[in-house]
Amino acid sequence: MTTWYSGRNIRLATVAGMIALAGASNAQAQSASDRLSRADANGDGSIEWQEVLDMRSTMFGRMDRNSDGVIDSKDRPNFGPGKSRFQAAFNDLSATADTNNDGQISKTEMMEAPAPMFESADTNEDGTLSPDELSAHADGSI
Ligand SMILES: [Ca+2]
Ligand SMILES: [Ca+2]
Ligand SMILES: [Ca+2]
Repeated sequence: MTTWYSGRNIRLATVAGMIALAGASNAQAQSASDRLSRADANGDGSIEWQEVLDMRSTMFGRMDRNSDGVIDSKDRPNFGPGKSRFQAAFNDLSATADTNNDGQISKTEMMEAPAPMFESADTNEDGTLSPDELSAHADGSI
């Protein structure tokens, strides 16, 4: 694998992360892109909608630390680096996914959260972000 190739992959993964979690800050988009690049299980460089849903499902399981079926402040670690990381992710999620504004994110709200950047990047509307569609985003043409 050449340096050029891996550099390009990192760039595409960053864009893909921003698409998955629109509204996230740069730091949070970076961790989202890490998750997304792992979600691209077959490594073909394209992101399918199902891969986004799988990522959300994994993320939900990780954030619902007390396994009561909702993500809320009770799942926040009391101390350590996980506390602020959880709060930042929870704030982002609340802004986009908490559609009934009850301060909790249910699994349904998580899975049905809007993904406007995914939709705008999927120019041929086939539910998959191809390498070309991701490149168009990475080049700032949208
Ligand atoms: Ca919980
Ligand atoms: Ca809610
Ligand atoms: Ca597409």
